[in-house]
Amino acid sequence: MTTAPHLITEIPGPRSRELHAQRTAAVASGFGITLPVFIARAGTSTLEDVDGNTLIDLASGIAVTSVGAANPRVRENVAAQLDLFTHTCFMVTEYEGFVRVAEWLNAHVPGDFEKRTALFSTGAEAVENAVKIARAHTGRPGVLVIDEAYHGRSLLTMAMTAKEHPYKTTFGPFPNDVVRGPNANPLRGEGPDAALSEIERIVIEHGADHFAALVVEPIQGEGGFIVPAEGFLSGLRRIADAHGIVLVIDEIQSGLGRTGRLFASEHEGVAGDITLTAKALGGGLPLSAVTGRAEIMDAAHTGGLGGTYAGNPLACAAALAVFEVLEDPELLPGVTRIEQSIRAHLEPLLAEFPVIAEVRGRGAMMALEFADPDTLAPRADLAQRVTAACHTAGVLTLTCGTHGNVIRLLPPLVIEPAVLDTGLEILSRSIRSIAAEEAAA
Ligand code: PLZ
Repeated sequence: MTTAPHLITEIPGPRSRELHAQRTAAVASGFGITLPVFIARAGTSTLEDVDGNTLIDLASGIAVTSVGAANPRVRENVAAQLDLFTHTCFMVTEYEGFVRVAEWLNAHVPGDFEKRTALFSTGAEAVENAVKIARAHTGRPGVLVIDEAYHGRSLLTMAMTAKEHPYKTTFGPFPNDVVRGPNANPLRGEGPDAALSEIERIVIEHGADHFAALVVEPIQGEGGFIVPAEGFLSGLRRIADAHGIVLVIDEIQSGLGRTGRLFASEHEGVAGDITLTAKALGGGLPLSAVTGRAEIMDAAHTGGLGGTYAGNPLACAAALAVFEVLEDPELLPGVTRIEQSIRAHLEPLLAEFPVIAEVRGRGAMMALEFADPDTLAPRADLAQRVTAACHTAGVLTLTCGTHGNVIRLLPPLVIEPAVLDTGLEILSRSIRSIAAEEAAA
């Protein structure tokens, strides 16, 4: 095996450029692109492109391929299922995989209470169904969400997502009864107390029986990998309890081992009434889940939930392989070592380059924010330049954040330590050269 990154052409290479031109002629231009490179095959933590270049994957297809994009256990389970049948529709005739996935989630999602699970295909669908279920349970309309939140691209979830561009521009009107409350972002000096009392005020202002659900990401994903100030999540739990609101924890990006615990909410000892998973759940196949208190989940009438592909058998077979990987006692300690390694590489840069405002995150969900040291004004230009330098050098990283000034790292949880080190060295080198250019300017 050649060591990654292994580049034999520039990035993107000639074949990728040719395919990209074909894509432009065939695919709706509404799809953006992070790196216009076409992938031919994947390794544990590498992506090989159609020009024969091997890239280091610090993105995992946006936190999806946590067990690797070519995991042999996933392949084995899916291939075995493929030999039997691909689809029945769980609402027409049943199959065991769906039940086993539901059982695993009921057993492992935080919350010491009886649970039920409903499976769907995408994250947005899980969010939408959580709102349907919370409304059925409470008989109330309102949905309370948080600043900088990301919950999806469907009409309701666009309304719940904070950022206007690119997610919402020209696509409204959106469903109403979605109200946004403040965040508790430590970098911006937002403690939990002010945010929580404002949220409490919003709840009271709308009337005690207005909100069905309060939906929150325990660490915000697209919004910038913001780890909320300690006490924020538990404060939201208290507000939800005090007002009979269903607390929905969106673990779609942060869940299933990503932060070094099975669920990010565990770091704060908080359990949602409903917890949402997707992304890593299907090991690359489309699968999402709504898991929650039995009495809440069962409030939706029979026939009220579903979807043609909900809990597809191939995706369920993949999930059962993902669970085996997550149950490996070595996995979560390995994720903590990923965090240590990322911090060891990146934290020393904080002292050298004041434009790096923060290195933050948990486990294999880590980020670096660029901002003016005096005003904290976002520096998206630096995040973009560093990202471009990483891409050119064969390391796939992503940006995020309302202002696009955050570089996020989402390596597969099974990344080999040597590959991670190489990727981080390239990232550090890119940061040094761009931050030094910036300091000289
Ligand atoms: N909730 C917390 O992170 C998806 C979006 C990529 P879907 N995040 C990646 C893009 O630009 O479309 C996400 C998330 C959280 C919900 C979702 C939505 O999940 O599977 O993309 O619908």
